[in-house]
Amino acid sequence: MSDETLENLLSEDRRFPPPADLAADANITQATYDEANADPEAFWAERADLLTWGSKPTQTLDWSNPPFATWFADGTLNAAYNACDRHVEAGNGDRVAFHFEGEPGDSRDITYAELTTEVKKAANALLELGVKTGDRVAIYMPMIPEAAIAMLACARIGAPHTVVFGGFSADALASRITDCGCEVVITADGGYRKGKASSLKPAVDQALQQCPEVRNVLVVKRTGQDVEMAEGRDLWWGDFVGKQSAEHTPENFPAEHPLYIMYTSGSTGKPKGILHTTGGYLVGTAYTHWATFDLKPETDVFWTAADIGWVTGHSYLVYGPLVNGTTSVMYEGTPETPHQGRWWEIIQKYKVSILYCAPTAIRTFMKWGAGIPAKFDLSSLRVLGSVGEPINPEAYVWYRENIGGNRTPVVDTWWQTETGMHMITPMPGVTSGKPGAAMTPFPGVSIDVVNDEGHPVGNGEGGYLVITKPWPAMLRTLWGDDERYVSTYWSRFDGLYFAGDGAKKDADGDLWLLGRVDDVMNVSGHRMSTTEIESALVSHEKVAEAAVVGATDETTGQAIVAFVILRSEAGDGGADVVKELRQHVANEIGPIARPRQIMIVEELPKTRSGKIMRRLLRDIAENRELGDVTTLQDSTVMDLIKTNLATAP
Ligand code: 6R9
Repeated sequence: MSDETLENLLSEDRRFPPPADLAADANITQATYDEANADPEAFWAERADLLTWGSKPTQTLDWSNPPFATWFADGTLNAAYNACDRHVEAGNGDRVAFHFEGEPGDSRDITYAELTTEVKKAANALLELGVKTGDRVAIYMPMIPEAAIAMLACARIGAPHTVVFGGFSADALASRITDCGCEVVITADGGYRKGKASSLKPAVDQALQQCPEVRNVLVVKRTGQDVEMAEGRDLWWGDFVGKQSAEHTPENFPAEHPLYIMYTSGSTGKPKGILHTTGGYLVGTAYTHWATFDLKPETDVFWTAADIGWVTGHSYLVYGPLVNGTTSVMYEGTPETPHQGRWWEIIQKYKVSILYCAPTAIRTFMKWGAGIPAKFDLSSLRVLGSVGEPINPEAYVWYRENIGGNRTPVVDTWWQTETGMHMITPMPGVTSGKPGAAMTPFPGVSIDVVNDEGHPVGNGEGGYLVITKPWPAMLRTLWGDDERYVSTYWSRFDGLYFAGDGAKKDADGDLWLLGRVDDVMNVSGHRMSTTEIESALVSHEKVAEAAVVGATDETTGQAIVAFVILRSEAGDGGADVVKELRQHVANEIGPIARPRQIMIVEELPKTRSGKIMRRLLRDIAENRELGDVTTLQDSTVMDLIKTNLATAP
């Protein structure tokens, strides 16, 4: 890292200690860290007691064939039983599992007893369709309770699911169905987004033209749109699941039985099928969910505002929370429908106490202005979480102040589809939070930052983030491609898991994430992170959101190009806004960081999980044809940006 980069990050000196009442009754204390540090494996072995096992494991980690790990391998269990039935058996059947809030305003509470019954019926339906243990099932759904029910029904009969995000194209769906050989697909007619019914079933029909191996499609009726039902292949969920028996005895599977496959994009074109298995994944997600959010299942109302088609939805909307017997909110739609206060209205309605969302959402709310959340009663909130990308210090402070009423700790959780569970995060009852820092490894998790040679860097230095010991919820391999698993994650540095993220240790040894390694720019020999320049831009009063890319430049190697969305209060920013912002970055970080170009735009291209697609912005910055736009949340954004820039003076 350049000295300029380090100095700027090191100058962040705001600290937010845990609130005294939270700390006094916190699930995690310093003693938890001490216990985990003394013997991480014994620590995780004990955490296995969070689950109900058919036969209790006597083994913990087996790392005799690295990088292929097993955890709790001689234990057996059923994931759906752990998420549903056991809460009913414990007398908590009346507790709400999901407060479902549909975008048009319909809502539905589902108790653990109801969820258990629905999952049993759906499991029986899959069995009637001939789905056997080990068969893969594709799920392509809007954010409705049946999406979680479908996942749990698969898990109950030992059929790994692969959830394909509902915003993905028919081609993306087809390639995933083919890659993991699914013969059954679960979908819906459509879902509600931005005040309209948007369709899903036609994309399935189109995808299946390329997937003759698919025998059956189960279709949930959500919007009532007209859909074509292929005779003999397509069945309505309401009829077919509805008529099933509500009795189903769960079978216990080995801890290493595959639970699901989730596709995520890699640096090359072909998506990677991340494989998660049952025992270690459930121990890891349930424990981190309980610890990071200081969860009190009897009283908290928890809301992960993320789609089920993203790993955050799997780990912290479905598996972690349900295994813990949590009451969660599930919201179908977009934050601005029918008005920009929708999220805050939901928090007020259900008295949400823990909110978990992405920085991109927070920056959007900043753009809309603090006046909107101020109209709602958000006093139930006690912990706020962030996930998906580095949170800029300004966004962190805004979130804490305007949503958290200056009371709530903000936990910035770093993890990946591959890690399955939180890996770096503050603990709300222990850590004095620093805005912008993910802080410390989760208890029992071993993280380091290394240089090009794989040697740990010192405090005040930056490098590559690595994980130095196996962890329970780690991916086991890439579906059908052990070789790519080894080469992608375990070959860059001997014996270390390479996460692909840049990070630094500050003077106290606390961790700051700097974005993907491929987002690190090299300008005239200075390494600079896109995140850091974005944070500098967002710290300017006129800026709501910024995305920075390194564009190839004849003179400097790479040059910094910034795309900026202004806050609504700033209007058009004034004639000199670009000059002002370039100077601001130079002041904040140093002249070397002054962007070559700043483009004022209305929107940024993002994936559904909220990640800015810098690749596309780089195409624009370098005047190239746009690459693949199929994973964009809104594919019209790029047209809008291009048109704007073409007509700009
Ligand atoms: C959970 C999730 C993983 C990548 C990861 C990193 C980025 C996620 C972050 C963060 C900084 C955080 N990332 N959380 N960067 N601070 N708190 O997002 O999984 O979709 O697989 O993305 O996201 O770059 O490598 P996934």
